[in-house]
Amino acid sequence: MTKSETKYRICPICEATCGLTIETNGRTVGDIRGNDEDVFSHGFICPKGVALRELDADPDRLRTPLVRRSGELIEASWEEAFAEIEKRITPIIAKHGRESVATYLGNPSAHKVALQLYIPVFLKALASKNLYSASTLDQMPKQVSNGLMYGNFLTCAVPDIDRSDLLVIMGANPMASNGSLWTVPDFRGRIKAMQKRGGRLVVIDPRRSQTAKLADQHIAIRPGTDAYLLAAMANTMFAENLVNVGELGSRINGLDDVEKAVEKYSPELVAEITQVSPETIKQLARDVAATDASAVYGRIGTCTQEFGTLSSWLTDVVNILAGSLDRPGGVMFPKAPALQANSTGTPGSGRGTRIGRWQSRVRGASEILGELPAVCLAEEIETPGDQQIRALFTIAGNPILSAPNGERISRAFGTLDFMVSIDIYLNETTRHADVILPGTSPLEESHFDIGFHQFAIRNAARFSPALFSLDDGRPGEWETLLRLAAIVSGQDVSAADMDEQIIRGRIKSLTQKEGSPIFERDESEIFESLTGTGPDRQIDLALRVGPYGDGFGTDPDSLTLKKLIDTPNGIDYGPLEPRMPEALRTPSGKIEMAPPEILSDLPRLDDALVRTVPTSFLLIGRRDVRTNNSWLHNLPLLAKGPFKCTMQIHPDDADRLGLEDGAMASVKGKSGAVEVVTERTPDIMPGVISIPHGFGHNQQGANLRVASERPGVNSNLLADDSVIDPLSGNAILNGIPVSVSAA
Ligand SMILES: Nc1nc2c(c(=O)[nH]1)N[C@H]1C(S)=C(S)[C@@H](COP(=O)(O)OP(=O)(O)OC[C@H]3O[C@@H](n4cnc5c(=O)[nH]c(N)nc54)[C@H](O)[C@@H]3O)O[C@H]1N2
Ligand SMILES: Nc1nc2c(c(=O)[nH]1)N[C@H]1C(S)=C(S)[C@@H](COP(=O)(O)OP(=O)(O)OC[C@H]3O[C@@H](n4cnc5c(=O)[nH]c(N)nc54)[C@H](O)[C@@H]3O)O[C@H]1N2
Ligand code: SF4
Ligand SMILES: [Mo]
Repeated sequence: MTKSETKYRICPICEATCGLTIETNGRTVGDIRGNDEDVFSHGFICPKGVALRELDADPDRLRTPLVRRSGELIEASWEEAFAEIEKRITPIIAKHGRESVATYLGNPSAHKVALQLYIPVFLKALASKNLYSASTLDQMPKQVSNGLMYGNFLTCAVPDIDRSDLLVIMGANPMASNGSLWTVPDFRGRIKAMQKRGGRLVVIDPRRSQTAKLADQHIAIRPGTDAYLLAAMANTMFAENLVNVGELGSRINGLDDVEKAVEKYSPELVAEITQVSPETIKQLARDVAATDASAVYGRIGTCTQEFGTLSSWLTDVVNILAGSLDRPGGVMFPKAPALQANSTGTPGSGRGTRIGRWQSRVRGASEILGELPAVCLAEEIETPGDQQIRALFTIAGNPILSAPNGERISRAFGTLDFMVSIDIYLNETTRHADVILPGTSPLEESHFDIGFHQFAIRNAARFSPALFSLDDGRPGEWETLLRLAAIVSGQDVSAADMDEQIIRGRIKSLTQKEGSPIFERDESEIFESLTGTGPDRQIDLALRVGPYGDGFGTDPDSLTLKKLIDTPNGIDYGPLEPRMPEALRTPSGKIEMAPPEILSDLPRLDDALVRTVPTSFLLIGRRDVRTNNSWLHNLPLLAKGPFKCTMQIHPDDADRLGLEDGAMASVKGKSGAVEVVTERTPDIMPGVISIPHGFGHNQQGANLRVASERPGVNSNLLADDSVIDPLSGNAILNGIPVSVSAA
């Protein structure tokens, strides 16, 4: 008989990274609760954390590889699956070259340490420029503006919410999403605390979201026009002498260029296009400037739109002008315990960020941070010629639902010579694969957040060992990736040997690097003292050479993986601290407030100002606390309750179109159309409709039994894959022109 045990685990679903306690009995998962003792999340949990139990037990979750034989996906052993991949991919690479093989990376690859650490190994082995990811359906605009302003794309200023007096949230709904590029468990509790100390929350959103309902002020804005509003706020600050960059003054390049750039964007000029009154904009600018403890934060609604990079940049511009950047209560730069580019190397300057180093073959879209826009994937498969994509790896991604024009992507995938997916479901995307290699349950591998501590509201370190071991010789996802790396690079090497080569290579470069905590130390001594293998060993090395690390003995009280394993509630390193100029990695050693690349995009803003306003509707998305993009709809706990995939529309618009609550509406976009259930609500602006993404689970060949009971529609069939935010290559998923009628 097995006995029940309590285990600790960081939730890997969203960016809030909540600490959980999980009751287990043998291989069975019992109750899941928020861990009150967790130093970072203090017991917060949402329904998705509770549903990890159902995810782990989901009978539809893949546990055995599937290989296509005579047109059908059938179960196969791991060795058969790897052999099939080797047999099929090797001749494609030999005949058509490496660029003929593409990779698409999805969102969970940022949430699982095994994927984060070993995808780069696979990509290096594949050596193809045809790399696509969910980043260009999401945060790429912010990464571009971060990179150009601060020298590294992950140097991201986050609101120091626990000390703010004024928080302005644009295009984000952390009440549903639990925060993004901002790791902030219990957002609601923190806002309540802020309001109790006299602070205010302002939400700028075309929809009165749950976050807007919590706010002291909601400003409804026309979708896609945030850059105008932010430029007008900056304009007001210059015009009314409210600019106060404070101590940062000597560390900034380009303040005058910014003043010139926003000169024409008076609140009066932008009032019509934003549908926000000049007085509201001016007052907001004054409020933000009146305190150093103000923070302006923008997310999905400001990134996945026509002016994504301009909006992302202007958000930081406004924070700098208000004197809030790098100040307690303003927006600050976290210091993560491991693998943060802005706390390694020489403090205060670096190589900076370059974009546009190569172009996509078909439409000539610019490279961004080593990848190409996700909206280019289908055309690169369809269009004949040298370097046409003939084979594809998808890793933890579902572009057929998540990217614009999924029908076209689906058709394109159907024409591939070969496709491999590493995924946990047979879903809309993976049903096209010739081989599916199952990922693990999140409870079967250890967990450490590399990315999210870099966006966190406090500095902390936490690690969770695997709850369950992998049985029957099933590989961890890192081992799967190493096997694939060996296959695509034509090497006959085991995953274990490859892993040892990798860690020894890391140690070597650190011991040879001046300024590294282990400069000139003995390589084998370092290697021998590391804990574990695979991702764990890499984390141990990274923690120990990191900002809180023990440097391999020089400071024995400091951080090691062993110490974190012995501290299941994590270690708190306190509130965020000012990091300027130390965190900068720009060549100039200054904050580049007016990067020429970004200024060169301003004429587009000018042009659109005089564009005729369409009389049709603008489509936006939304999230619900019980969803996570396209892939948690198969869990009963999350799928139950009121149907989520409805079209929200203002009652005045609905009356005009004769749409009753629950009636079917027909919505048409440039590349497709859907029929969707009407939900009348005064919470949405007239002229705007909202349909959530990630639905449309009625595609043949997928196996999502719960999700397909109420499939909903794929709102991204309405999105246009021919347009992007040019600097970031990001898709435009909000502010999409559509027409609506009764079906
Ligand atoms: N209209 C509209 N479209 C959007 C958005 C929007 O707001 N509106 N949001 C965009 C955003 S922010 C994002 S991030 C993208 C997401 O785009 P994608 O990442 O392409 O899509 P997801 O739905 O997150 O799909 C995740 C996939 O990973 C698989 N998976 C889950 N866990 C694991 C695991 O542990 N291992 C492996 N190997 N696989 C796993 C799931 O089965 C699923 O196939 O969608 C974007 N699309
Ligand atoms: N429950 C849940 N949590 C999630 C996810 C999920 O699917 N479900 N997905 C995760 C992922 S991958 C991400 S990236 C994050 C995203 O997290 P958030 O950035 O918080 O995203 P949303 O919740 O979609 O909120 C976007 C808001 O922008 C508004 N909006 C749309 N267009 C515009 C516009 O043009 N201007 C302005 N100002 N507002 C606009 C919408 O009405 C909506 O309220 O959430 C993560 N967390
Ligand atoms: S908010 Fe929910 S999904 Fe996100 S980490 Fe916490 S428990 Fe997990
Ligand atoms: Mo995302």
